[in-house]
Amino acid sequence: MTVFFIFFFYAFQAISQPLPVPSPRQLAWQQLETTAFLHFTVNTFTDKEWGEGNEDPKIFNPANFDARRIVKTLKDAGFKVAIITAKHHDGFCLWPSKYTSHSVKSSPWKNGKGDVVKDIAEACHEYGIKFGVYLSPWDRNQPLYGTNAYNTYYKNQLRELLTNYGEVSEVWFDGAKGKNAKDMQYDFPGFWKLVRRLQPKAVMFSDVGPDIRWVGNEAGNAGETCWSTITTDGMAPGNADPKYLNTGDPNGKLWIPAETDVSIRPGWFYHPAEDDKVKTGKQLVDLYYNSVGRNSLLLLNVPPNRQGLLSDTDIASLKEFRTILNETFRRNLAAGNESALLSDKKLSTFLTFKVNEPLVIDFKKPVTFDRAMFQENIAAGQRSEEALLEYWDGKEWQKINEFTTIGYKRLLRFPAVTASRARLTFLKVKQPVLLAEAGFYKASDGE
Ligand code: FUL
Repeated sequence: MTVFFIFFFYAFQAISQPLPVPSPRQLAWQQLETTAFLHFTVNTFTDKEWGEGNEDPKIFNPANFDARRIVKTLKDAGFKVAIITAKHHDGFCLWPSKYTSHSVKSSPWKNGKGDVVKDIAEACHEYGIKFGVYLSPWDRNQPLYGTNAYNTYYKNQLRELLTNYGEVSEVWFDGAKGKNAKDMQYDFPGFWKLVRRLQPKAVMFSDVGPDIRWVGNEAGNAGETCWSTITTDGMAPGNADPKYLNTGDPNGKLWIPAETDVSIRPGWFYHPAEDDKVKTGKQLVDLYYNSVGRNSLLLLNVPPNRQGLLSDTDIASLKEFRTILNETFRRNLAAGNESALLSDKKLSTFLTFKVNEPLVIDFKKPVTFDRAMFQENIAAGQRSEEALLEYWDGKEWQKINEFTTIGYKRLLRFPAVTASRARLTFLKVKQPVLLAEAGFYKASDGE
């Protein structure tokens, strides 16, 4: 009797256990899909990836720096945010911080009167895209680094960035630190409190949150299975297992979705020798499928060059990228033939599906498609664990794809099929799936 009772108690708990859900700021962030990183500092001029901290500020002189041109290019290519490396590991500040002279104010650029952060922020506000800041905790220039006074220095700089440049939508706390770097106990709780107080709408990235986590690699691949939930007990930026971050955890206690940061070039900073190694538009489209299409978000780095502009090859790739995506997703072949709720482009309207109660889409006539897109109403948590997509060949159902998580978005690519019906069946769910969108597309050129 007691055994039965215990069994039912736990069975009931498993069903009724509330799932972690996104905060409004996380929900808004997830829907941005494509966001941009701008890596720019003294490294751009020294040809390094990690500056030493002893660079002469006089080398920073991007004679033709044009924030409006940079931001307009990003906006035209569909990017919704630009995050600037206000300070990278070398400690050089792209804004005239009151707390150090190791900054643009000691450079010849605009006779020391320039402010890269201000120019980028203003251009973002002007063109209607969001603005974010990266402020490296690891600082190889600042003598206070390694002492608690550095935490105050860092917070002072954070305060400057969060109060002088209008709305900040994302703050990036990089966990990277060189092997021989001094020991430093960062006051992350203090940093996070400051951001919440000064920019309550901003999401914060570090390897393990609090709002957004790292995807576990810099190659641009979210896990084939990608949960927005993890449990961070005992984890800190810099020590989390990349594999765990890559796939997330179906039983994770916290909603901390993955952000996929990757560069359009081999390095994060501009290097002339990499001018012929820029990813093509098609390669960027692959990154989109492997990030946004796997319940993550693409944070693509496009580094300004020594002139202070984006390079022509990079611009051409961005254009090609957006053109391919626009053409592929222009027409949802299921629109009008399935519940209107599934093609209204709203996450908040959905149909509910239990295990083995499939969604059948009747296209009414044969259509050819090679892409499918599904979205869950993640405001109520992430639920699909296993699903099967099939098409009707006139006699029986044929498998197109079996996949796991959906979350915010799942994109599937497969050889083209021509069919008048498709069927989506959930095989395993955490709770009934609230399916918000279902789309079927034909990619124009197979990309
Ligand atoms: C890493 C850094 O070390 C790289 O230089 C770059 O900023 C990348 C986005 O994060 O941890």
